[in-house]
Amino acid sequence: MLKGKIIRALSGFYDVQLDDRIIRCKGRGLFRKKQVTPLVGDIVELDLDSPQASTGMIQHVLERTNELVRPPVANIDHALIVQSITEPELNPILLDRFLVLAESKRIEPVILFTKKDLASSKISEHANYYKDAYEKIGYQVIETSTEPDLLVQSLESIVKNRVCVIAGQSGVGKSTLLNRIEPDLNIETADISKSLGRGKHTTRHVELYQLLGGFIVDTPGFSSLDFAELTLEELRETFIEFERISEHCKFRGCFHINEPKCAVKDALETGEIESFRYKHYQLFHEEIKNRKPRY
Ligand SMILES: Nc1nc2c(ncn2[C@@H]2O[C@H](COP(=O)(O)OP(=O)(O)OP(=O)(O)O)[C@@H](O)[C@H]2O)c(=O)[nH]1
Ligand SMILES: [Mg+2]
Ligand SMILES: [Zn+2]
Repeated sequence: MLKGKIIRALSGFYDVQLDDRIIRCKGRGLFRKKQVTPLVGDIVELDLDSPQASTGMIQHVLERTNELVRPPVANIDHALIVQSITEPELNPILLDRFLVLAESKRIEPVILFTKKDLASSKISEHANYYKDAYEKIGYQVIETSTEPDLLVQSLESIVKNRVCVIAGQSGVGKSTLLNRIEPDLNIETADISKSLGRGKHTTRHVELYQLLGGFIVDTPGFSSLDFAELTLEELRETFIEFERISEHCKFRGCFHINEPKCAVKDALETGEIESFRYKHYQLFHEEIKNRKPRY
């Protein structure tokens, strides 16, 4: 059977990319009964209405690697996590929250720093410290350029043939980035003072843009930044630099909080693990531990 990717969901129809053709498909009747909702990003098996037709029927939705409810997208490859280094200033706690959420959904994060053009040398130095720290952990950190050509160059290899969500605090410049890549998009952006004052997102609905040979979903962020669905065990796994080191913890299943002979805590002393990362881990651990049970 033919296999393709849903790139657009219209009311009742799905556009499926099949090699370099777009096939407009219906979902089979059975989906409604079985409550299967095909999502943008889904890999599907389909039949063409006739051998040369550009219309068809989706027969089967393949298993998803992940899915987000808001935005409704499946099989997301990358989360582009945007942080401005100034206005609003770099917020490593928030960055780590996004990283935890992305890792917990098995979405590979890429960190984008914006507004370098506004930064003093002191602020740039501060940002460089964090850039180095996150790169040491294994994350890709990109300082985005205001120059469209350079911006495209730095993001093309990440976005091409992939589905990416762009996430980050209001006002960091997510929509501005997309407009810079593709000026025709003309996405609404907000004056920084306004967007901070309101504390609200200018981008309120979810849009999927075909850019750089792939897809970028502009979103007001993940639907929630609290860890309502995360367990302590899952949290532990999302701090990826702990993994290898924790093999040397005395206790199997060590949470690296109060346990004796904890290799992660030892690694803090040597600087192998950054103390700010560990602090955020402790903070999130507490937050989840104290979460009120939901019935
Ligand atoms: N100087 C400078 N200003 C920027 C840059 N990126 C964004 N801005 C400004 O920052 C403000 C907010 O940008 P937006 O693109 O609306 O931010 P957003 O992340 O989409 O915000 P929400 O949609 O509210 O989540 C706008 O006034 C932009 O012009 C940059 O690289 N340099
Ligand atoms: Mg926006
Ligand atoms: Zn430990």
